Amino acid sequence: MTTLSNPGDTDILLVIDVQNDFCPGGSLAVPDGDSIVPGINALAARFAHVVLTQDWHPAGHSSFASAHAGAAPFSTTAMPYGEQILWPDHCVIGTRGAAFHAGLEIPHAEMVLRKGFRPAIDSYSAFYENDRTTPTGLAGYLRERGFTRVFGTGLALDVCVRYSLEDARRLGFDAVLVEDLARPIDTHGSLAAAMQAFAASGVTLVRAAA
Ligand code: VGL
Ligand code: ZN
Repeated sequence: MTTLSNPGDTDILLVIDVQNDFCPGGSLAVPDGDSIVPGINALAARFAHVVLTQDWHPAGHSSFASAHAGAAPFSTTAMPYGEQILWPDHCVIGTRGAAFHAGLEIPHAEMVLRKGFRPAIDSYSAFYENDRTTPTGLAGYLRERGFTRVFGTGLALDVCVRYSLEDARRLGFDAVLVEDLARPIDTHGSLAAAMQAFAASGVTLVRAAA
C-alpha cells in the first residue's frame, strides 16, 4: 500500500463533510466518523491548498425521508433525476448538526464549498448535484487555480467522497482517496460499490499513515 508523499503546488486536499451530523451523536452518524479528525488536521497541515465541503440543506429537503409521507429513513425513492436514498434529516442550514466538527482545525483552508442547498435535488459530489449535470463550480475553480490532482478525505467514504472523486476523474483531474482518512455509511452495498467505482474510474488509493 502506498503512503502519501509530499504534496506539490498543483495538488489540493478536499475535506468532505466533516460535520457534526455525520459524527457519533449526529443524526446521520457515520460509524467512527470523528476518529479521522486528528489525522485530517495533520494531513491538511502538509498541504498548501485545502478546500472544505459542507452538506447544507434547507429544512424539509427532498432527500429527507421526513419530506415523503410514509417513507422510512434509508429507503429509496424515484426522483426525476434517478433513484435517491432517503436520509434522516441532517445538516440543516444554520443548525449545530451542519457545523463542522469542533476538532477540525484547518485555518488555511482556502474555500468552503456548500452543496445540497437546492430543495428539489440532492448533491453528493463536490462537483455535480445528483442529476450529474448541474455543476457546483468547483471544477472551474480548480482549473482556474491550476490544480491537477485532488486528494479526497472525510465523510462519507461511500457517498460524498466517492462521487466527488469519481467526478474529479470524469473531469480530467487525477484523483486519490486517502483511505485511512475516510469512513463509510455502508448502506445498500454502497461500500463495495464505491471501491469498485474507484477502480473502474482510475481513482488511486494511498494511506496518510505508514
Ligand atoms: C452525505 C448522505 C447524505 C455525505 C450527505 O456527506 O456523504 N451522505 N448527505
Ligand atoms: Zn445530505
